[in-house]
Amino acid sequence: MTIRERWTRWLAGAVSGLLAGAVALGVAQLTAGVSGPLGSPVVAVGDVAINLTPVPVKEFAIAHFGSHDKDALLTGVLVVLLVAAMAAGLLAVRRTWPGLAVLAVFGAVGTAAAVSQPGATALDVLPTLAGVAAAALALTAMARAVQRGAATGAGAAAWAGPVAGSDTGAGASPGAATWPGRRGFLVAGAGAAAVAVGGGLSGRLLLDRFSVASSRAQVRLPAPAVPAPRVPPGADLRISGLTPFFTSDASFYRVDTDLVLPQVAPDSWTLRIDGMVSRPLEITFGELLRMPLTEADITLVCVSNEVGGPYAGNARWLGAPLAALLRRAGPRAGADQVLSAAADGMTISTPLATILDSRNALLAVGMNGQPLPIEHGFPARMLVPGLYGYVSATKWVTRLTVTTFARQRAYWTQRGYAERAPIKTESRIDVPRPLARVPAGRTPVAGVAWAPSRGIAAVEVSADSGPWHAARLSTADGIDTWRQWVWVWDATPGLHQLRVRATDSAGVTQTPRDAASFPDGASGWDSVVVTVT
Ligand SMILES: Nc1nc2c(c(=O)[nH]1)N[C@H]1C(S)=C(S)[C@@H](COP(=O)(O)O)O[C@H]1N2
Ligand SMILES: [Mo]
Repeated sequence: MTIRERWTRWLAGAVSGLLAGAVALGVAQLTAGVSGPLGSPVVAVGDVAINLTPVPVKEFAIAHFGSHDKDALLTGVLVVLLVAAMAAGLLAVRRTWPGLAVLAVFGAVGTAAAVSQPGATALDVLPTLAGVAAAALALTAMARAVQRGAATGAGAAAWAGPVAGSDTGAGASPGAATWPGRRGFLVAGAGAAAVAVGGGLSGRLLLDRFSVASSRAQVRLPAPAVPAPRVPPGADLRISGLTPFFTSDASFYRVDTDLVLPQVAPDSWTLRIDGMVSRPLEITFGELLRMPLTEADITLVCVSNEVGGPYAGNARWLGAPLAALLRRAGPRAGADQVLSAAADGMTISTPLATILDSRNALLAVGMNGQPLPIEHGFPARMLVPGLYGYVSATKWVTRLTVTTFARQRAYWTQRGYAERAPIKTESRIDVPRPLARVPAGRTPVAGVAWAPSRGIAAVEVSADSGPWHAARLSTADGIDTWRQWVWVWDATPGLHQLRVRATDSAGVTQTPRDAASFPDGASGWDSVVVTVT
């Protein structure tokens, strides 16, 4: 074989592999469109990767890719898959079986991943199996065509034909245009591409059937029995660039371990309360909506939020008081934990005492006047003011088990996060932005500060490690919500550093000690460096 023939065969192998990989994905997507989204192999492998991801990597992903961490992961899975498919192609154009063996390994991994997901059924193996079977057929057809070409010298030479753009049959190999191997390769390749694209697109359309968006649109929320107190005028300072008092659904941060959003239909949803209770019970969504509901403004914060980070949001929630629900079930003496479980397999442990004390712990059905958005836990989620989300804010919640910390651990506490994780008092500078150029003179420095369930009492700002200046606070809406603050700075030309610290209503000032978010939340003072011109 000449170098050019070798190169051509290499290229044909790589293309065969990539096309076979694309067929696997397209056919898997189409099958998932029939059997359900959990079986999609890329999603399944991604989900397993999330659960196996060590905590530092997960913290890194949340901090650096933000809500795009999932896209980054899916892209990573796809790249690995396509590289492996290419390797399968390169092997297969020499001998078919080794190439098929690579596909089989991927089939096994995808199948194992699919069935390991919470809520998966035997049906969820189908997308991977169908995808791999179709890919095997496509790869065999393309590889055989290449092998046929390589078997004869003339055929091998003809391989260069399409690449060199001379498929006229002229030149080194008379009759190249009718050479069966090449024609077979082109036909198989085109067929594979069509199956991949067609399967992918129709699969996507079919997958829409699994969305509960239309059932969500039909939910009518009742008026609250206990409405939230009116938001005082002055709760929002309306400064440009400053985080608004209420976070819209669309800009509310989202943190969960799910690549595919759980689709929980309200008419099949129930919440079971069991464990160390005298009267285990189960309620339906209809029963939940008929209970007296409380409306409350609560700021929710993620433990992965770094100092100055974006993973905090404030919304008006509507839900049934959790304390009343638990008391109906009757927690028995000795219990100290509520272990909540969700449709995505997540488990979250919450101190029983924080639910039973006087705070507004809710089984929420509404957010900002609408049914919960699907990504924020539709049809029902937990909220316990003052606790980080991973120990309180179970989305798509389906079960509350009253138990003890000694007996049972939850998803994140198994991974070393703290069992008790009250939200640390924090403040953040929103204006000016880091590294902003600010005109000299009087300019607002503004941001938000939070200490949910305690309340913010004071915020101070310091320029260039100078004296602390009291910021003006927005009017408090309640102890569970963040407060905006502003301090007017007389900025002089040059490079400056601004720092902020908050004090909660118990009189405790934020510690200057920097702590990472693992294991119980970041601490330290937020700062920005700006250039005044
Ligand atoms: N079912 C489920 N609930 C969950 C999670 C999850 O992964 N699955 N993540 C928790 C975490 S870590 C946080 S910070 C909050 C985030 O809620 P949000 O996405 O509505 O902002 O949800 C919590 N509830
Ligand atoms: Mo979180």
